[in-house]
Amino acid sequence: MALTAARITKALGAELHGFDPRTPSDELADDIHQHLMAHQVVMVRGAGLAPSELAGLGRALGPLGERHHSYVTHPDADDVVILEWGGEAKPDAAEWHADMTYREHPPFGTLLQAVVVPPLGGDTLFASMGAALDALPSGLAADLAELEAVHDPGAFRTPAYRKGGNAGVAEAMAAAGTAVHPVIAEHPVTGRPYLNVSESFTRFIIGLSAPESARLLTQLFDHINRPEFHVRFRWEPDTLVIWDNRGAQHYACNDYLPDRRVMHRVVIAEDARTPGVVQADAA
Ligand SMILES: O=C(O)CCC(=O)C(=O)O
Repeated sequence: MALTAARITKALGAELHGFDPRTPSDELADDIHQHLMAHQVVMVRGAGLAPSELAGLGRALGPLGERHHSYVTHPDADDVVILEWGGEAKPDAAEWHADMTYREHPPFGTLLQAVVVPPLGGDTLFASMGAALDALPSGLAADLAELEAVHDPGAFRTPAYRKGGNAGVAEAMAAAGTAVHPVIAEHPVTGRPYLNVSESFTRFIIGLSAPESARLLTQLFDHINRPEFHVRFRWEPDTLVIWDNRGAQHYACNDYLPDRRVMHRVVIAEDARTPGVVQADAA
């Protein structure tokens, strides 16, 4: 059976059909990768992968990344982290972001599979930063092409402060790191330029005064929030989503508490199919 894709919005996103994600041959991984490059985020209903299978599918796309500093690792598979929210535990991803851009080399992509889905709410939205850039006035886009911005871990400061005060924040910030990236980046596979700032992690534009930087970033964050650039996924248990972290951002809706939502997540450090990428040791 051939893998087929149904596009969901003009900006990005496709639902994939007609394949078994449990058995990722090289050929199947190539196909999934092609669709990921074309649609930026792909969804598979009823995937139902065991934690080790989820990690296996991730590995077929590239060497896996280190575990996230804030989340719990799955007892059956070291490479899978569990995102669990509900009751008093408030989700931390209701902000537009690409993952871990405070690193010099942010991850290539992420696999996320739903385990427990609240009866209502808990959707995840994705935004195409290529579409967002295309819709900017050309003069502004030309100015942005000259700029670079500092990314840092943003609201991860709060748990660090509550746990360890000033020293806790300093330690967490040093461990997570900060990085400067171009405000407009180019996708390494498709060559498509995209807007590379996020409200979660982009703090300051190099060379501007603090108020100029804040005004420009606020303007860009408002722009990214326009629904024309988005797709919104409603989860069911066993739904799998894979996103390309280079040029797509996401926002996890925080509208379901006190109900519970549990997800399994695997991060792919590098795209094995990006030209010029040498496969790192995945261990
Ligand atoms: O839970 C979600 O839908 C997405 C969480 C998130 O932002 C992430 O995994 O980076």
